[in-house]
This record gives sequence, C-alpha cells and structure tokens, in this order.
Amino acid sequence: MKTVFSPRHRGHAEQLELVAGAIVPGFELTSRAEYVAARIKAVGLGEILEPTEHDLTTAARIHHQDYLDFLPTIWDRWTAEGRSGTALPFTWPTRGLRGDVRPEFIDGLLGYYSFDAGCGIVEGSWDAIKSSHDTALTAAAMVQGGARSAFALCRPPGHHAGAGFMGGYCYINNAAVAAQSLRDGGAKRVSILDVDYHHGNGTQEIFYARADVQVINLHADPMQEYPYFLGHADERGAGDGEGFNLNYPMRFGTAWDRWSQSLDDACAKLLAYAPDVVVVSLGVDTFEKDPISKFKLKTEDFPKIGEKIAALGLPTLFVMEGGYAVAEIGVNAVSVLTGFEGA
Ligand code: SP5
Ligand code: ZN
Repeated sequence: MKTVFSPRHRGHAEQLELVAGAIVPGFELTSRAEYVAARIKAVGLGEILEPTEHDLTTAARIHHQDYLDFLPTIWDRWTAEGRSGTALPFTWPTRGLRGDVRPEFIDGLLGYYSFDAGCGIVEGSWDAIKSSHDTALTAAAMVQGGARSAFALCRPPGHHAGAGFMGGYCYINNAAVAAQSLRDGGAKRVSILDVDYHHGNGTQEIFYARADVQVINLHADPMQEYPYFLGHADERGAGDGEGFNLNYPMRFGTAWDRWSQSLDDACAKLLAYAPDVVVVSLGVDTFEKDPISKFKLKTEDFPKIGEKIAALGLPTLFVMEGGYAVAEIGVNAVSVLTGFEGA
C-alpha cells in the first residue's frame, strides 16, 4: 500500500492546549507522524509520496466557505494584536448566547469557529492543515484510480472538525473531504468507518442528513469522555440520512473482546449498505497505554482490525486521526495496515 505524507505538517508545532485546568504543551505532537512514517519504512509497507496541491473546492462542499476563509487568517490576526505563542479561544457561544452573530475581533472569531481549546494555531499551522487536506485528497485519488488501498498519513487530524468549526486538534475534516471527493469522482455510496477512541463528531455532523455517505463510529461513551456533546447511540441520522449514522459508544476500560464485537456489528452494517469504497478514520488512541484515553487495546489487536476491514473486500482509504502514545503509534498504526495487506 502506498502512503501519502507531507513534511509540511512539521510547521504545526509546539502549540499549547488547555488540559485539566492548565495550559500545557499539546499531545498532538509533530513526532507522531514521524514515528508512523519511520515504521512504514522499517516494515517496507510501500512507497511514500508527497501530496499534490489541491484547491479548497471539495472542502467547500462540506465546510462553510466563511470558516475556510477564516482559517488561513488566524495567525496574522493574532500577531496583528501584538501577540505571539499560540492562538487559542476562550469564549464560546453556548445555549442562551448568540451563536448566529459573528464577532469582529480575533478572540471572538476563534470562539465562534471552535468548540474547545484544543486547536491552537501557530505560525506554520495553516500550511500544515492545508498539507494534511492535500494528503487526504491525493490518497483518495489513488483509490479512485483503482488502488485496492492507500494511506493518507494526515497531520493534523480531522474527524472532530465540523462544517463550520475546529476542535480536538482538528481543523479541516480530512476524511470527510476525501469521502466527498470519492463521491464527486463517481462512487455512489461511501462508508466512513471511524475507529478512533473519540467520537468523530465533525464527520457525523457533516453527513448527518445525507444518505450517500454512511458514517459509523466506534468510540468512548460521550457520557464519560470527550467530545461529551455528541456520539450517543440514539443519533441515527436525520431526514434523508435517517439510519445512515451509527454510533457504538463503549465504556471506559473496553478491551478487544467487547471492542471487536462492535467492529463486527459495524462491518455487517457497512456491508448491508453496500458502499463502493470505505474511508477508515484510523485513530490508534484505543491503545492501552494512550496517555489521554481509557480503552485497553493491545499492540497485538491492531493487525486484527486491519484483517476485519480487509474482509469487507472493498477499496479502502485509511486516513490518520488520533493516537498519542508516541513511542508506540508507528507500530500500532502500521499494524492495522499490514494486517489489512496480509489478509
Ligand atoms: C483526533 C483526536 O484524537 N483528538 C482528541 C482530542 C482530545 N481532546 C481532549 C483531551 C482531554 C485530555 N485529558 C487528558 C487527561 C490526561 N491525564
Ligand atoms: Zn482520538
């Protein structure tokens, strides 16, 4: 399997985030992607290519144009106020406030276009975000062109980013953009299978009322875990999308036995939908030693995820999402891919 990977991700570095009452170095480190790339080379998974440039036309089909226009301007607006460090929001339009009115000042805009303080922006962030988007589209084109599979080694990740907001280390929803491009390229139905530890709230929101993209999420129960405000089992889609959104929330401490039952059920639902192509939002923060997560998957479990996905017998695009146990992220993520290839 070929991998698409951009060195431009490195510009998104040393961004701070708000964790447990403190502003701390973010968990979403540049080294994450480097460890995955190094492991791909070590096991000889296949060629690693840089992405080609894509404009934001496809992204604008799933994101709001004003949000896409705002993202590249954040750093300049921040520094224009004499600031440095990390651009972060601190005020959000929750219930009872005017979520429909866009402020003018940068602090207000950051809150308007986000749902948490997990999306710091530094000088090189936009270039990295754009390269991650290009990575997803380049890999999607390989699958569109007939490859059995491809791996978009995206950084930053994407699945928490909604149509008009960032959050959870995610700015542009790479998997959603890829799914849209596959649809526009001729796929009649696309399934997105999100195995990241956290619910992919952005992907769910984007496709919630659509029947042409099935969204399936396996994740920690939002009653206990971030993102808290979406991802419950009763969220099944709306309007034309009714029945095409499926959530498998699982409790803290979930290990392979229980997790794989959810995956088996998800795979059956996916096959019943009969998509032309599968997009896997590949997070490996389900790992037992992940520093921000509470599932118990072991390194030996990750190839089995790949085998089960391969058994679907469908063209498959893997898109990198989360995973914060940096020393093990390469082995765990690439094990999913080698498990897929070996099956
Ligand atoms: C793509 C992705 O996996 N995003 C995850 C965003 C998670 N943001 C919330 C982090 C909360 C961290 N709590 C850490 C406790 C550490 N002891
Ligand atoms: Zn995650």
